[in-house]
Amino acid sequence: MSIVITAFERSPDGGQVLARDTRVRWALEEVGRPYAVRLLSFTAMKQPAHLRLHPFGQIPTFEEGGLVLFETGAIVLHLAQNRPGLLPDEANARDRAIAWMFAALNTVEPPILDLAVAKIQEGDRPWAQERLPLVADRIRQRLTQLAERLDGEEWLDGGFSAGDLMMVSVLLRLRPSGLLAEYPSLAAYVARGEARPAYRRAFAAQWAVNAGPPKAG
Ligand code: GTB
Repeated sequence: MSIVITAFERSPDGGQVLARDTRVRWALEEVGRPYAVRLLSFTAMKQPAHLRLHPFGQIPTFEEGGLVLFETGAIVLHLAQNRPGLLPDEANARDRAIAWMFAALNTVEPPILDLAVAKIQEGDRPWAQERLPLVADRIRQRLTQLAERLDGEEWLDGGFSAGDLMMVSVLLRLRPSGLLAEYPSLAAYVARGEARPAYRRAFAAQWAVNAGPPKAG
C-alpha cells in the first residue's frame, strides 16, 4: 500500500526544517518506506477535505490504505512499530525509546514552542522583553537536564531510536535562537542526527519544495 503525507505547499521558514513534516519524512526514510507528498496551501488546510484527515487543519497527515493519522508522534510511532529500524527489539528498551519520544514532545518541546510564540506572536507586547528571558531559562533548564542525561553518549539510550529522531527534531528548532550552541554536547547530538543518511534524504526532499524565491502562482 502506498503512503501519502501532507506538507506545506510553501513553508513559512523557507525550508529550514522547522515544519513538522520533516520528522515524518525522516522516519519514513529510516524505515525505508517510499512515500508521496500532497502539498497544501494554508487555505486548503482549513477546507473540509483536509479537516476530515486532520481535525485541527494542520500538517502533516499520514494516509496508508484505510489508515489516516495526524500528530507527528502518532505517525512516527506507527512507522517505528511496524518496520524495523527505529525501535529496539528488547521490550524494556523499546518502551524506554517510546518514553523518550514522549519526553521530546511533552517535556522538551513545549518551552521551545513558547519561545517561538513569545517572539513571533507576542514580540510587540509591552511585556514581551520581560517574558523572553523567563522562557529562555525554562528551555535552558531542560537542556541542562538533557545534556546531563546524555553524558557524552552518542544517543539517549543505546542505539539510535525513534526517541532520538524526535528529540533531535525538537532541538533543531532551537538552533536559530542560539540556545542550542550554549550546549556543545547537545549541538553535537543534533549534528549526529543530521548526519544520518535518512535525515539528509528527508531534508533534501523538503528543501526541494521550499527553497528559493516564492514560486509564481
Ligand atoms: N502536534 C501537531 C503534530 O505534532 O503533528 C502539531 C502540528 C503543527 O503544528 N502543524 C503546523 C501547522 O500545520 C506545521 S508544523 N500549522 C498551520 C496551522 O496550524 O494553521 C509547525 C511549524 C510551522 C511553521 C514553522 N516555520 O515556518 O517556522 C515552524 C513550525
